[in-house]
Formats: sequence, C-alpha cells, structure tokens
Amino acid sequence: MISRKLALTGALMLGVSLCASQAFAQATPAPLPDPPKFDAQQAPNFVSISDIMEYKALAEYHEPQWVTDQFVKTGKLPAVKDRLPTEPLVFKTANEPDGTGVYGDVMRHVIGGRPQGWNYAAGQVQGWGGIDIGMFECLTRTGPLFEVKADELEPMPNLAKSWDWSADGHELTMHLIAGAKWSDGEPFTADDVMFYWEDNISDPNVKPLNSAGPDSFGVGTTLKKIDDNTVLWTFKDAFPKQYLYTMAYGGFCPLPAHLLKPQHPKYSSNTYEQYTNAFPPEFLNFPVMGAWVPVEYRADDIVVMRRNAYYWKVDEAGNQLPYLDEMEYKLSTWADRDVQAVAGTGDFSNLEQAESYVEALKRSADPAAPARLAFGARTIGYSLYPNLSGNGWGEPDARSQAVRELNRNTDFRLALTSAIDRQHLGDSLVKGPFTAIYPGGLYAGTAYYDKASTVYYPFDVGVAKAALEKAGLKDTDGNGIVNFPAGTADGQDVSVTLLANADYQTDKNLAEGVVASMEAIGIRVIVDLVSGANMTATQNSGKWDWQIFRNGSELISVVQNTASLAPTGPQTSPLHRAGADGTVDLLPWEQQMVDVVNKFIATSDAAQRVELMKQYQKLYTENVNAIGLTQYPGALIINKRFANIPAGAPIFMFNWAEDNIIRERVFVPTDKQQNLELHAKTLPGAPGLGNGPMSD
Ligand code: BQZ
Repeated sequence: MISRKLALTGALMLGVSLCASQAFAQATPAPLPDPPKFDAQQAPNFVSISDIMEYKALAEYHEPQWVTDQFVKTGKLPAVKDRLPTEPLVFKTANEPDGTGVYGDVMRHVIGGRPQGWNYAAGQVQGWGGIDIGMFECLTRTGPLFEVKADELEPMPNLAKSWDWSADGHELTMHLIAGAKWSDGEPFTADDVMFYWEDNISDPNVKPLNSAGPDSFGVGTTLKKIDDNTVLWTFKDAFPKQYLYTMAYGGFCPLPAHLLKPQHPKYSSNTYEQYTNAFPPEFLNFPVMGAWVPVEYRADDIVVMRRNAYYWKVDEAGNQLPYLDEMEYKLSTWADRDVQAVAGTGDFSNLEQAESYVEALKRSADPAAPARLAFGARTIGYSLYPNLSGNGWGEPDARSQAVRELNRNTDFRLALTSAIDRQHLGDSLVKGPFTAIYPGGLYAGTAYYDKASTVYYPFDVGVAKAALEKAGLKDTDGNGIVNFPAGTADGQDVSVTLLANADYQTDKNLAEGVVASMEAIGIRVIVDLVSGANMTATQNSGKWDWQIFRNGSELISVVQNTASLAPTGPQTSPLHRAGADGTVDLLPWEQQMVDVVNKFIATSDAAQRVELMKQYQKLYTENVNAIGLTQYPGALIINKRFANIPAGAPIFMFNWAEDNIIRERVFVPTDKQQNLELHAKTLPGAPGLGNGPMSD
C-alpha cells in the first residue's frame, strides 16, 4: 500500500512539475481586463488615530437621566463615575461627523444568521450581522482604520490601551484598560485575557469563532500575566507588528472568565460540548464588554439588547456611551435585511448581494426614501476554493480523496480556471459597472495589489479540456463526464461536491454558474447548500471538495488576518488545513507562499512588504491556488435618522461596517427619535438578577 501510495505521490509530484511546464504552454495567461470604472460615492476624511480617540480621565461624567433617576438614585447602580474605568476611552468630538450625540432610540438590524449561544470563545455563532462585533470587544480594533492615514496605519487601541516593544522586538508589554468592568459589574482584568489565551485559543479542544488557533499569533508565541492590567507577549520574530491586527475582531476578543471558567472542562466535570453549550441564547444578560447586552431572545424572531451601564467609553463631554439605548437584531434573511433597510422597517444593511443592487438603487433614489445608500470600493469578492488537503483534513472517502489529489494537480486547477467565463458570471449577478473579472489573490484597487504580478488565465473551454486530459482525465465511458484514471475511485465519473452558503442568493447563483461551467468540460458538480452556523462548522471541518467562498479581509488589506493568506499554521488557511497527523501537506508553491507571508509578517519595511506581496500575488495566481470568480463593490444602507455615520465607511475592509461606523457613537437627534425601542428605559439585569431585563 505504501509503495502504491508513494508511486502515486511520486507520479503526482512529477506530474505537477511536468504538467506545470506543459500546461503553461497550453493555458496561456492573457492581459487582465481592467475593472469597469466605478468610484466609491464618498471618500473618507483621513485622520490619525489620535484624532479619533484617546484614554483620559474627565472632570465629570453623564448618563441618560432615566438611568440616574431609576437606577442610581434608587441604589440599584453605583454613580456613573464609579462604573467607568480610571481613564475611559474617549472619542473626540472633532472626529464625530455630527458632533456630540444625544441619548435614546434604537438601531434595528435584520440578520440572516441565528444565535447558537453566547460562547463565542468556544466557537458558537451568534448570528453574525454585528451581534458578535457589538458584544465581544477585542484587545485592538481595526474596523475604523478605513479613515486612518495610510502612512500611520496600525491597529487602534481598545481593551489594550497601549503597548511597548522590547529593544529586541521579541517582547510586547500590553497595558489593558484599568478599572473597566463587565456589564454585570465584575472587573475586567488580565485574568480574562489569560483565560481566553490559555483555555480557549490555545486549548486544542476549543476553537473560538473566527480564530485560527495560537499559530495565528506566530508559532511559539507565549503570553503571560504581569499584573491585573498588564500582559506580556513573547514572539519568535522581532517586532511582528502584524499580530496587533490579529488581536482585533475575530482574533482576540476575551469573554468573561468569571462566567466561563467554572464551565470549562479543565476546571469542572463538564465535557467540551457542555462547555460550548453552557450559555444558550435564552441565557440573558450574558456579561459583555460591548455597548449592548442581550436582554431578550425569541427564536427565529428577534434578539433585543439594552445599553451596558458599565460601558467603558465616553465622548469628550463625558457622556457615557452608547448614545443608542437599544440594539435589535431581527432574525430573518440577509436578503430581507436589504429590503427592510430600503423600506425603512430596518435601519442598516451591507448591500452585498449583487442581485439586489438595481432594485435597492431604484428605491433609494427617491428623495423621500427612508434610507441613504452609499457605494464603496470593490471589496466583496468570491472564489472557488479547491480543498488542497491530501492527507485527510475532513476524513475524505475514496472519491473525495481522488478529487483532492486532482485539486492538488496544477493542470486540473488550470482546467477549472479556464472553464469559468468570469464576465458572464458577473453579468449573471447584475449587469452594469459593478462586477469585475477576478482571477484570484489580492483584490484590484487595494493597497498591495499589483496588476503586473497577477496572472490571468482567460476563459477557454478548449484549453480547459486539454488541461483535464493532461491531468489524466478522459471520458472513458462516453457519457459526457470524464472518469478518474483507472485504479482511482474505481475509474468512476469525476463528481465533485461544491459547498455553498444557503443563506445568500449570490452564493447559490455562483454555485449554479460553476455547475454549468464544469458540466461543459465534463465534470459533474453536486451543490451542497449549507445554512447558518452549520456553514461555519462545515467550512472548518474540511468535509468538502470545493467551496464557493466569500473572501475575508486579508485579500483586501493584507495586514488583517495575514496568517490566513497561506497555510502558515495547521488551522490558518480557509482551503488547506492539517490532516489527522497535525501536519499540512504543502505543495511546492504553497510552501513558497507560506515563506513569503511569514517574511511579510516578520518585516516592517514598507518597500519589502510591497515586494513580498508581488511575489505572493504571482505565486497565488500563476499556480491557481484558488479560482477567483468575481469582485464587486458593496453599499452601506443606513436609515436617514441616524447621525455620526463616518463619510466613506466601506461595508467591508479591515472589518464589516458594523465595526467601521463605530456604532457606540451613532445617535438619533432628538427631533428624529421615533420611540421605536421595545424595552424603553430598562437596563440589563444587575448582578444576581439573573435573566430578564431589569426595569423600575
Ligand atoms: C456582515 C457580517 C458581520 C462570516 C458573515 C456571514 C457568515 C460568515 C461573515 C455581513 C454577515 C453579513 O457575514 O453577510 O454583511 O453583516 O455578517 O459579521 O456570511 O456566514 O461566516 O464570516 O462575516
């Protein structure tokens, strides 16, 4: 068995090198058409981070009058100054587009996901659409960086208020905000950070949502507590400033140790499954560091959140944030989010499904329309990801293993990329100047993109069929579908499962486009539509052959989630993770990409980073690491009653707009407030009150 396997591998490796040279002769790169001109409707006002925020003690603090009257004067809560940290995070008035806000009103989100529970640390999904972004604050913050000057770009402080590098750059002393409290009044300290690092990120049995494990902070990185407000990072590389981006949303967003630790298997008789499920959505008043706390949950209906009375951020006038007293998440569909935002029954949407563009534009063009719609840059992009694991990620059966061996064959991937008519695919979503041909890799129009380093194999069915033949695939039984080579998967028809997110019409349409494209070259594709939280779990499980993937921010900014640009660790790549033996069986160009990405992370030399990303782009696109499909702009739809929406806020760049617009600073001028709150003048339960909103 081993000899056959080695022989196959040997032949494959030889095949890869031979085919790579021959196939290139067949699949000839062509000049990449420039994206149709499409300018973002607003440009940001570029500023320094110090123009946005600072940490300092103010002479006095304020809160909504009803909080004072109903809760402070009645002894249910301490005075606001005692609920705030010594030096709260202060948002500066000059950076508030409409200045100091007023209290009251609600932002009504509509989302397509569903909450599994609040244990984000153990990988539970809260439903996306801004729920987790608003509940779980992170060590650093990157969403608002879209408006920070390019030459001053670095993550904003958040729960970590400052940090100092050692002279040799291998140590980072991180100073946490002192005196901040969870929404239940318990102190936030380094113990929360250490619990998240030691017993969640670093525990191989726990996978925090959006986290790629400890390696996304660098192999061999350690973290230790110095005192209640200080932790010390130690890195193998010198000055890996990259990881400060990973400490933003997705990477390092601590949850309350005082609630989670007693449920963790290391400290209880719980199983990991019991730990994961210890805080179902019905568990209300789950302590958060975020601006709003869940106080009501009705399955398939709504999640309602109320202001966190211990929130640790203020404006320069000393007003404790958030200005909005309530946040709602109607549990519906992503398409309905667009419809409701345009109609005015919802307040917010990231217009990201190209099929909705024409209708949304038409309705928003009416001056009486309740919401404003502003297009940003082309930062929404989809790829067809082949599962590149050959050593068992996702426990493939014989057929799936045979598909993966093909996925690892450059000729096969050249066939796939040549079979896709990207222009037609984009037009099938929406006609007009929106979509652009996207060959894969870094997005055109972004900081590190270099067209000259982008290899584009144009649509050509003949080339695709020839490349399939070079990959050893022929239709031996004449039924129109090519067959695996004799001795592989019993020489059966090549059929491939294509995982796609059932929650988005765009994902489904692209999947259908891939099915049709592949049928034309004799590959049968079976679409596996998965919805909601199961999608995240399925993606992470590796139980798929191909996947329609809406790309993450790393292909836009490069500096966010950099480690996921290549399989730099066992869990970092969306398309190639470790097999059962814990190793990632990298193919030659993947190893080169890993080396380039690690060099990028290890250097802060700007010119070197630009050069390294050119190498990355060439490696990615020349070897068809994945098959780019289409790239297009998103539009932010916000109800017109809201103020303090930053100009040019993209729906997706370093993060989603739910982070980018700084919701805790958004307000509704008094004369536009419409008494839409569902639990007006209530607060989440105080300590010991358990479930249910606390009201007078
Ligand atoms: C935005 C976002 C906020 C996840 C999710 C969802 C999950 C993915 C992705 C987007 C939704 C919205 O995206 O589509 O506009 O509101 O929530 O988190 O697609 O299935 O796993 O990465 O962010």
